[in-house]
Amino acid sequence: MIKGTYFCIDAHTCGNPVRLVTSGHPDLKGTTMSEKRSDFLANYDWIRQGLMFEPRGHDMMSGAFIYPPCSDNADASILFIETSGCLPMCGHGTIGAVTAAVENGLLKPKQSIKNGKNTLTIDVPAGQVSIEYKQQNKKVTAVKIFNVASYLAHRDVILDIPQLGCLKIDVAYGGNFYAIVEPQDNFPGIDQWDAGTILHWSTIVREIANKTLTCIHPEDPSVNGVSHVLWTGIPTTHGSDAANAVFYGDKALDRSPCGTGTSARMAQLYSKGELKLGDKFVHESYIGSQFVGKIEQEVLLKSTTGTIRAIMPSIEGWAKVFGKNCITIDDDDPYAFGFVVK
Ligand code: PYC
Repeated sequence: MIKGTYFCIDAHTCGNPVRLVTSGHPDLKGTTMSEKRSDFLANYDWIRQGLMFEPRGHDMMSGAFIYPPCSDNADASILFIETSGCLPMCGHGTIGAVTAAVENGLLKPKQSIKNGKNTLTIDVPAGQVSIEYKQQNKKVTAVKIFNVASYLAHRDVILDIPQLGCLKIDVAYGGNFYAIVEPQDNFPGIDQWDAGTILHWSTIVREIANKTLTCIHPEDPSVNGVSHVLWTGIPTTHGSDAANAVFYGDKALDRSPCGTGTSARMAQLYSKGELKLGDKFVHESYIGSQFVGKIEQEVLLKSTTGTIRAIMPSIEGWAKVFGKNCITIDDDDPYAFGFVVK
């Protein structure tokens, strides 16, 4: 029996996949995207599994559903789906979803032009983001996200990694919590490690980081735990200020420079005095594609123990739509809900 039919627009943001699902949205309970995300995970996770895992997806697959706005001032809401679950926020996913939706007439700004720019306000599980995008004829050529408040959560934490040795990490939030590893004695930099080596150590670093540290978002406790590992190294593309390789899910290495990772990295560098308000930060991915980040503002977040100094970052990148797809999830298929090869 067919359990669901999903029309999808497939795209990539600077190399990383985005599958915008344009039909088959389940009706989600809740008044915020954080509540709707919990309802989706509790009751409809089979849709994510069917659309993201093999054989319809793959390790890197990520996607998005666009929903009506939750807030009065918003144009729309986004629910992110990927192999590990539903992220609170996804930068490359937002750039891809906005590009695919605008080009196909699925998203229209309420106030189409503000100060000569196309703008959108979007509710996401991590809060609200603002968007500016550039369009030439029918094509969206760039999407800039004014992301959620981002901050350094833990600094200079030593993790003892069996068979590797000690690693000093920082943990920063940019819409997800990132363990950030810079070159040091037991890590020569991403330019010296191949993708398999980065993936191998990432699962171990994430597990040990989560056993060692507590990370809970001060405004939404459902956002917690280190989910991503961001490894750094020497950039190779002209114009890049820094390079990174982000691990997510179980076996994924982001092909884009990672929007929430770039936000977390800017928050870390800001906190350590290596970036200042107004600075631009061109961040390179493992395949050399670039996002342009900027520290737009400083803000204070309230926590139970006081206030946290945070930044409001922006990230700009591009996406390309390459196909349309109608996917069915039919339970007479033994792999209707996908599989993961360990
Ligand atoms: O761009 O924020 C991002 C992201 C998260 C995981 C993969 N990409």
